[in-house]
Amino acid sequence: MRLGRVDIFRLQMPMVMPFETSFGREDTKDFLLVEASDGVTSGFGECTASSGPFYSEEATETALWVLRTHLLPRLAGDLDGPDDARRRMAGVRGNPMAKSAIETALWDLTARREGVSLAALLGGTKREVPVGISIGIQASAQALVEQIHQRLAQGYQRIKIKIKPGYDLEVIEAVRRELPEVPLMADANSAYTLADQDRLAALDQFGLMMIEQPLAHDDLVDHAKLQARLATPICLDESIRSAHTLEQAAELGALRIVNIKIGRLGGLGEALDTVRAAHRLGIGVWCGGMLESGVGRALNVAISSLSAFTLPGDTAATARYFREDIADPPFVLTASGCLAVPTAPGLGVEVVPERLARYTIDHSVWTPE
Ligand code: OSB
Ligand code: MG
Repeated sequence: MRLGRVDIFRLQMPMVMPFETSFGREDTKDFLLVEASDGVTSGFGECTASSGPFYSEEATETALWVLRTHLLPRLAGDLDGPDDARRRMAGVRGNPMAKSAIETALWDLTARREGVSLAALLGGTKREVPVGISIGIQASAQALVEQIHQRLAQGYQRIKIKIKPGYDLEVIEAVRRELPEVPLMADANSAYTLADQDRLAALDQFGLMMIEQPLAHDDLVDHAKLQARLATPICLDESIRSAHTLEQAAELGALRIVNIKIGRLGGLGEALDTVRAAHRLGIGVWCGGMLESGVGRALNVAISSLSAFTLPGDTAATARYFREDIADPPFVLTASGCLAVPTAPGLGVEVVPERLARYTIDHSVWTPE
């Protein structure tokens, strides 16, 4: 294939409710959407960086600069598909979310050209994928418990709550008092250090499925020390940047489960390598989320259709995030707590031009030369 043009849209979309974690609060989704065209067909990719460098170093504006200045120029001329793009972009260090956005657009484009769904192209075997929901920090334990009741009534198969020092043991205890059996996990987004290990070990009494990223965003060694003390499995999110880091983390004993996020890993190619490594090493696999629009959600659902994904993901239904999404059809939760895997070509969702226009605050076009 040969790229004729790449459109980069910057969007701001209101969210149904603010999402609060130990690193901040988001009520507007500020992100890039990349559309890559070969002159006949086009594909979309979403950049999962948000407005500021708080989850990781990347932000919407850094991703825009890296794409325009360093990534897209490497993709000029004959391109042998997304894997070739991945190889050509490897010389740019880091910036995984920027790389993933364009790589995803090329995967979507490739699958559309072949007339197959991305899930089918990847060898996905599920027709629907089980999902859980990630619930942000709430004003009180009571508010959290109420929110969990609502989500369970909607059909979500497991609940993830965000924790931070001072919003942890008491809150989880309150949840467990009312809902002793519900599949429950906690995500700290790096809010603790090893000095908190007694407090973290006290979480063992609550029978959590896992505790996600308790320690520093770039740490493996301390997580290994903590895992040696905990009965609860540690799941790593922020710390796992590649298949190689996953192998190192597993060798150290730093995790038992990995949260796969395609953007954090630098694209679908690296994510697939990471899933294979995890499967080989006996590490549990599930798909996380970055509050994506329909484009990124479709990508998450496609990878979740692989048989190696054995735990429910964070990829909740569209209605949990947006009143109006940019892509159709929306993802709807089934009665059994699943999302259907799209079967239409590519990502299997269509960006609606009027909606894209409504939320676009900036638009630029890259062409080779
Ligand atoms: O740590 O998994 C996380 C959202 C934004 C940034 C980081 C995280 C999250 C979530 C929400 O937990 C997942 C989702 O619903 O998309
Ligand atoms: Mg996380």
